[in-house]
Amino acid sequence: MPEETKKLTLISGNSSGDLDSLISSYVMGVLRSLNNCDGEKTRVLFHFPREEWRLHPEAKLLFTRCGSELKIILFLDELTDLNLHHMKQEKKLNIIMTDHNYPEQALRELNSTTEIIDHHQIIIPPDESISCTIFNTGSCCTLVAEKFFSILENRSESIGNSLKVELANLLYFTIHIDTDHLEEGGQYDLERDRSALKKLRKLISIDPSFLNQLIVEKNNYSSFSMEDYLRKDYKSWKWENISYGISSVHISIDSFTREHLEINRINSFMKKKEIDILFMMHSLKRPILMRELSVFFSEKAVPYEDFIKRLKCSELFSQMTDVPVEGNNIYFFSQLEPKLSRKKIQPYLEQLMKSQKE
Ligand SMILES: [Mn+2]
Repeated sequence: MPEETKKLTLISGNSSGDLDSLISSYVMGVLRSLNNCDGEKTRVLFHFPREEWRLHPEAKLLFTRCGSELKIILFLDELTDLNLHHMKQEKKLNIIMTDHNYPEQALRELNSTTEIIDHHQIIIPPDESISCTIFNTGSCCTLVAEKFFSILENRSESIGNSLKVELANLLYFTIHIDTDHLEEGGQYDLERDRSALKKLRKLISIDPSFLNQLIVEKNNYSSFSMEDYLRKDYKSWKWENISYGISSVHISIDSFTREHLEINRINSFMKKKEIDILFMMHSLKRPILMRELSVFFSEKAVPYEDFIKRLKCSELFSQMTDVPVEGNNIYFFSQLEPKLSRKKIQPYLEQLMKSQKE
């Protein structure tokens, strides 16, 4: 079949590149390619340049251990190879989103989403023509696992045994990593995660104790530069004329400011990402879950004094005044409700920005 008649399905996780996004999009990609007819193509997009793959050691370890070949994966800097605009014009492009429900910047204007599998709150309701599987599970991989089970039940002949085991391994360990720290009765409905884990447990080939190795790798930042911390799990948003980004990091404000912080490099990172405000969400799981927030304003940012005032007297944050860092545009807070993750905090912060204009 000539090249130009091929259909393309592109699976995209969210741009933060956490394990849930990477694995949910990859497994959806593999499942999707099971029903490809001759000449159809399925690709999975990882939302960072190939050079940043080294910042995701736990994903690399999991893929390697599960024997995944990663042939269908491409990185953000390789996206142009797909000629997406042309494919869209020819009506040959489908985009499937996992772990988010509003298209990421790189794919937004293509307007080609046909399916969404997600566990985030809906901010902008998706078009009615899009097939949606959106539930409040702890892990998006749980929803992907349910699709996997349904294939195993209804057309098991389409999936070979080694592929079945590979996918079960990938999903099992990701759901564990994503949900083990969550509590019943909290912000997620964990029943479906637990039941998916039970079913997957019967299919996996890797010893469950591998989870410990994965967690060690996930927290192995020994070779990280300051910029690596900022880039590893970074997402950005735009609201009216304000662009802001949030980096999730697993290091306390205390260690970060003592060991890594260099203000001029924060500024150059913000310049590169073209943002006015950078938030760092610090979270640590030991000895108990705690979260903190650093806020940096760019040199040229309009002074957001009102916004900072609101943050200071908000019910979710309390300002830390004892951090020995010099600078006018830097603020540090501890988070009073540590259970709330970026998914919940980001809309809250944006609300605080909005109310300053009203
Ligand atoms: Mn997720």
